[in-house]
Amino acid sequence: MITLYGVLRSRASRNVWLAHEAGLEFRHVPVIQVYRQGGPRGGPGGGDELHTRSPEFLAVNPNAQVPTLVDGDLVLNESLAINLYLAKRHGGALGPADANEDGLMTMWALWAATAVEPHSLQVLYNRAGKPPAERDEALAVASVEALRAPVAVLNQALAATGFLVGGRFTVADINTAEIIRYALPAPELFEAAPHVRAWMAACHARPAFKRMWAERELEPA
Ligand SMILES: N[C@@H](CCC(=O)N[C@@H](CS)C(=O)NCC(=O)O)C(=O)O
Repeated sequence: MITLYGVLRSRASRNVWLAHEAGLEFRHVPVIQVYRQGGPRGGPGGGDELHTRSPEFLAVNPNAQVPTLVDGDLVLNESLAINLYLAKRHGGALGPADANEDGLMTMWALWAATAVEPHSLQVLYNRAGKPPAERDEALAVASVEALRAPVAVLNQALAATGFLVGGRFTVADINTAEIIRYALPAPELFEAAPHVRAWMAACHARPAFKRMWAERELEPA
């Protein structure tokens, strides 16, 4: 049985989405971020839940971050690597059909993690995530500007088929869409990117995404 550690209000959401797409059964251990565990902001936890610095979790992932996946003898950290593995091992057509597709799926994951995620997270934190008094609108605007070129690249890549790899829905779409999602509080970023808007809408209309999102909504904010 596969075990996935990490609350859904974390990057574990992308792994649960993929697992639902693949029809995978797994044991979910909702390890919460330590800073949300009754910390200075008064997180949702009562203080007794498993968190990223609990000794039991550190024994699984000494990086003290979620998500982590355990599949038999394999222990994997890094949400995008987990999805690439799950797609290849258990995901059928979500994974690569050949080495070319494998290369492209890896490329999109690294691109999303490096060219997009540092900026899209700042959009999320400073437009929605942080309490209003702590938000930095100048940082949000700078992050939107930094994302304009990558979003244009993504828009162009989606123009032909509406998917990133192989003309079908794959792990590349899940990994990239989950990272682009963080920038949705900046709608101005997508005004000139109709293919990205249509792709995001199609991703979020998928039953597996909706199932993950409904489960996420049940978790404490
Ligand atoms: N690159 C890692 C980042 C993991 C990460 O930063 N996880 C956050 C939650 S999304 C976390 O566990 N934070 C806990 C902490 O910093 O204490 C991945 O994609 O898995």
